[in-house]
Amino acid sequence: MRKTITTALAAVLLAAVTACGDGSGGGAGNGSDGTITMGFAQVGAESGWRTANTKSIQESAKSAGIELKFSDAQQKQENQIKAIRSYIQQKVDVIAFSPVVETGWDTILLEAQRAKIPVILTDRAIDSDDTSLYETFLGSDFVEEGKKAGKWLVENTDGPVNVVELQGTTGAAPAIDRKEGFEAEIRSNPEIKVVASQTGDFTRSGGKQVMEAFLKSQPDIDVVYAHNDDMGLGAIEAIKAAGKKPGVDVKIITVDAVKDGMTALANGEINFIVECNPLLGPQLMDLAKKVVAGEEVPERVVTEETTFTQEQAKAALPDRKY
Ligand code: GYE
Repeated sequence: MRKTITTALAAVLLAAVTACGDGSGGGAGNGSDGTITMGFAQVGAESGWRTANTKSIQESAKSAGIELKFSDAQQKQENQIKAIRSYIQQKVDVIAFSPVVETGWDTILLEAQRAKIPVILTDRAIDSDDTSLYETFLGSDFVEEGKKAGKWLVENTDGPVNVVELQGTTGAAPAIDRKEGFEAEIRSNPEIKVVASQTGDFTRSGGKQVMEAFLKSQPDIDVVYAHNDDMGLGAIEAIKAAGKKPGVDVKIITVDAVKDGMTALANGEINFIVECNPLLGPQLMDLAKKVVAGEEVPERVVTEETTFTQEQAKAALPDRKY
């Protein structure tokens, strides 16, 4: 019974999974011709950040000569699990994925471990006691990003401040950690209060909808803290529709620093952006080669990031790649 279900699922997934590269290989590559095959289970296409991340992974796989099997889970954990299971069945050499939420991965990762397929976490972390389930985690320090956002607010504010927070996807590492880091910093000033906080699922439409509701339910909003640019951009639309000036009547802080976010920052509609680097492809391919070769890799690889004020965005925008 179990086998039948699994086989059916695999067939569906095989059709859904896009194979990049020349399509000649498929599985067990790192033997015969030395080509490494990577199965990558992406979160979705929810934001500008994600689009840049996907492009970086696809391009760097190509230049590293790694055959990439790529799937888009549309922000659903069950789709990612199915994709990973299909990669195990296809006997890829290495699996990489960006876990949509932190919990619920042990079973599928044990399956990969039993099949002796190494797993690399990229962008988002998982919450599991068993760190033997993956080789390494490449990505940002999201708590630090939240702290940078909170620190800017503490340093650029006086008097009472009402903040509304647009959270990322519920249960996702960047949503949990960016909230935690921000709260830790604003604690130093009791006049800063988060008066409402809700998920906008990291999307522009989600940010807009939640902001519309906040503008109706909250009489006095001074600041929006959005866990990504896209939700901040959605909030800008809602603020304008309510007859207010984003960046002036309502200050906006976001995370990511993708082109659309940076443009709004340079135009004065966003006030501060904490950078989160999506260009993880080259480092991921390096790590994959090492892991497949059985070389030691660090448990954690943290990406370097900065922050942008409106003036800094104006200067950085012409060279911004994504
Ligand atoms: O900030 C957001 C995306 O996991 C770091 O996911 C990533 C986040 C990014 O949807 O825009």
